[in-house]
Amino acid sequence: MKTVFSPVQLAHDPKQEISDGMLKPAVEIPSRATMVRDRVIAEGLGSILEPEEFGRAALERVHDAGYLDFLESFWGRWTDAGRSGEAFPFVWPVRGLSTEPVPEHIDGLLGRYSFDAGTPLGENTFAAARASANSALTAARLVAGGERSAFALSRPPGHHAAADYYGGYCFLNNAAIAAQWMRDNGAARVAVLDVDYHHGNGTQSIFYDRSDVLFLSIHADPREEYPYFLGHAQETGEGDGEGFNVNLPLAPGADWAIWSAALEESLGRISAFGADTLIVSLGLDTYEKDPISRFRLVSEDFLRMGERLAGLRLPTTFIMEGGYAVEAIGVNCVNTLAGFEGA
Ligand code: SP5
Ligand code: ZN
Repeated sequence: MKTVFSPVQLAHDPKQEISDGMLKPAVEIPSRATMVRDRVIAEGLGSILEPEEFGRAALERVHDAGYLDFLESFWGRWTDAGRSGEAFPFVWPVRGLSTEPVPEHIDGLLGRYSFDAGTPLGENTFAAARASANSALTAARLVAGGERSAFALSRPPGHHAAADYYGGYCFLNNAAIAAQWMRDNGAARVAVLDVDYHHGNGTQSIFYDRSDVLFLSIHADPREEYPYFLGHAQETGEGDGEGFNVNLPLAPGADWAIWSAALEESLGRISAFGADTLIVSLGLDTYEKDPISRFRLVSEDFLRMGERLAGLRLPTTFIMEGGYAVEAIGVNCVNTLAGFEGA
């Protein structure tokens, strides 16, 4: 299986994040990606390619133009305001407040285009996020071109980013951008299976009213875990999309026995949908030692996850999402991919 990765993705190098009422060391850090890259090489998974440049058009199929303008112009506005270092929003247009007109001040823009205060935004964030999306698009193109599977070592991750807001360490929704590209390039039905510990609220919201992209997510129950405000079982889609959104929330503490039952249900739903191609939002934060998560998968479980995914016999694009146990992320990620290839 080929891996797609660009060193530009390492340029987003946040130092701190707001968590537990404090500024704490950031957890979505470049070493996540280099650990996975090094394990891909050590295990001989396959070659590592640099992504192709897809340009803004592929991003605009999913994201709002004003949002992309904001990300692009952020650093200039931030420094013009006399600021330096990493930005955090602190005010949002919640119930009863207005998103129109779009604010002119950078603090207003940060709130308009985000949904949490836990996501550092810095000088190189947009460049890294664009490279991460290009990695996802390049992997999708490999699979559309006939490869059985491909792996986008996407980082920063994407599944919490919606059409017009960032959060959850995510800026561009890599999986959604790849899924839309698949639709625009021959796939009639695309399934996106999100196995990250956290609900993929951004991906859900992007495809919520559509029947051509089936979104499924296995995640910690949002009544108890981030992102709290989306990911409930009763969210099944709307309009044309009714029945094409599947949330399988699990109580914190879930182990492989519990987690894999939700996986089997997801596999059945994907088969029944008749997907032409599968995109896996591959979060590794279901691991027992993840520092911010509370599921209990062990490293061997990721091998089994890959094997079960291979059973769908679908062209499959893996796109990395979360996973913060840096010392184990390479093993767990490559176990999933090797399990898939070996099945
Ligand atoms: C892509 C992805 O996995 N994003 C996750 C974003 C989670 N952000 C909120 C983290 C809150 C962590 N609180 C941990 C408490 C333990 N001290
Ligand atoms: Zn996550």
